Amino acid sequence: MGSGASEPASEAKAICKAALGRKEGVGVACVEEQLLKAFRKWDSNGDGSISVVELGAIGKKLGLADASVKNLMKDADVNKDGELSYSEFVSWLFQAPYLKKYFQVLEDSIFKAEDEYKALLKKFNGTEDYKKKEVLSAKMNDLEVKTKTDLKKELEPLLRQSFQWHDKDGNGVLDRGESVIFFSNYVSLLIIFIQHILKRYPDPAAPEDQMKKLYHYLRSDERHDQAFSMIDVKGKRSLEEEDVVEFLLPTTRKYSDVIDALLSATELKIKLTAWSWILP
Ligand SMILES: [Ca+2]
Ligand SMILES: [Ca+2]
Ligand SMILES: [Ca+2]
Repeated sequence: MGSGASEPASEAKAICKAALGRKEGVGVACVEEQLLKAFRKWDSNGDGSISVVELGAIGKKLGLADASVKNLMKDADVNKDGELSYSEFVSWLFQAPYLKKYFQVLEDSIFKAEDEYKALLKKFNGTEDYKKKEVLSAKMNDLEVKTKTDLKKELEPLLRQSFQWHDKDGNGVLDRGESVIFFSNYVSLLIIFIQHILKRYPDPAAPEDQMKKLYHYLRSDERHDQAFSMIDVKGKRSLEEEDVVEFLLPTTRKYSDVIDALLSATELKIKLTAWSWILP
């Protein structure tokens, strides 16, 4: 995963909050419809894009400084034509800087640990010596414990920041609309994560159309609903920070339940030698 993307300003959150309004979304399509509505409203001359002037008017309404508005345009105008197209607008609102970091840390740690694991296997290759076997198994155990400890330390703050990032109205919980964006981002990044793992450790048993099926399956509202109700342990129809952290930390028992729920019914088997607790 690429790094070095500029940190989005908190103003992005203010715009997103205004765009999503108060109405609760019930699915990805509903949230997208809400965003489209906001886009049409803000595109006051109706030419299909939001100009600097139009963005300035939104900024004024939301009480943003001129410098912030300028930064927003610079940040979101990917093709640098000085206007925001609908797709630029949506992908900018859907950005998930902390979740991105979460997956990057996860990927880096897994690749590193996997390499160390394989080096250990090579070093002790085929040993029949009982004592040496014991040393190997102790070393593998240490590696797993160390990887889990490091992951928890690094990922927990990122999950908390991501939760707060997606809590667009800042009321301390993710309602349905906010959680749709959260899961949509989570799943997009999870797919990239799986792709990277498969590229590094190819699974000949997973042909391309199977991967396509997986993407389609993961993106469905049904998957989001399943993950949502699993994490919404109190049944409040909203997600709390502690629950999101607990369910998405790869070192917890609950994490594997969520991943199982997301990936179940797919035949995908990821061939990681030692880290099956990350992906089934
Ligand atoms: Ca316009
Ligand atoms: Ca543009
Ligand atoms: Ca909220």
